[in-house]
Amino acid sequence: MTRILNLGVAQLGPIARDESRSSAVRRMIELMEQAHQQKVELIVFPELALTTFFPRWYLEDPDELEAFFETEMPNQATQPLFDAAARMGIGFYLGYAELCVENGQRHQFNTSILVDRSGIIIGKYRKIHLPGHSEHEPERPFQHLEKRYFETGNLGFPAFDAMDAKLGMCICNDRRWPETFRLLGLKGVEIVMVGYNTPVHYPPAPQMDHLQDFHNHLSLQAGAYQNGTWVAGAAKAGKEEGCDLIGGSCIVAPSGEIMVRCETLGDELISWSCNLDECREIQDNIFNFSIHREPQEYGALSEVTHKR
Ligand code: CDV
Repeated sequence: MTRILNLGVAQLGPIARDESRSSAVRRMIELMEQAHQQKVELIVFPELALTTFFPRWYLEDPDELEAFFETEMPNQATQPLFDAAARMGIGFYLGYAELCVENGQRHQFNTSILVDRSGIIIGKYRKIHLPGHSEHEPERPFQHLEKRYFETGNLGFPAFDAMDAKLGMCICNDRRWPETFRLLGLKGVEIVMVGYNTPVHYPPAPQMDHLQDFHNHLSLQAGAYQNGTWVAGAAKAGKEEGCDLIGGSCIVAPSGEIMVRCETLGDELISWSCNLDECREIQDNIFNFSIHREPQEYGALSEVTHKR
């Protein structure tokens, strides 16, 4: 029997600095209710979906910074989202800033979780490719301090068996790196979920600004096709605290074609009935890894240093 999974992407418009988590969660539940009407089984929310994208600011006060992090999940503010998901039988991907203590050490990660249709967390990913810089660069119109506020993720690129599918997660900048998709592809993923916050303006190379939407779709479509997987990208979009973020949330088929995409820069839901068996049309043929890959020639990919 054909395996169909009804997939939803819930793009969020801007979240103001003073908007509460409860308000962001209410907005997400509204989108989840729309998704329920469309019989969605799994919904993807953006990166750092509970707050404004705080790495745009150099925050010197540790308490002010810590206020953007979650120390437990679910927590009081997010429990209603978990309850709604369980009530409607919808699984979800959610990005948030994670503050945790592991082996007596304090850590800060840019994290996503996978929650099943009964509201239970069944998977976690911590962002590996952290863009930006670690020191204050006041000449920029806004900061991108992910390298200051987060550590490199320490969970690798796991794949999860759930909802009769093989599911993978990554976060924003990860999507630009073919290694992300290939490592998930090697595990046979059928859906890769990715939330993102992508400013239109990229201060180190502003001549590329007009290509931001193109590069977003180029990365998602290439990742899908080259690994024969569905890809669901969920943006936080629009003008957030004076910073323009791209939208363009979409669902991409294993063929690399965009099947559906958001048209606005606000809260918007899209969905698609994904035939998971279509993955095999690519994975068994043009990208049949066991027949056509030549890994003995790829050793340099895992060398630590890169010299130009
Ligand atoms: N949140 C991100 O990872 N944003 C990056 C920007 C800074 C380039 C992205 O890859 O979209």
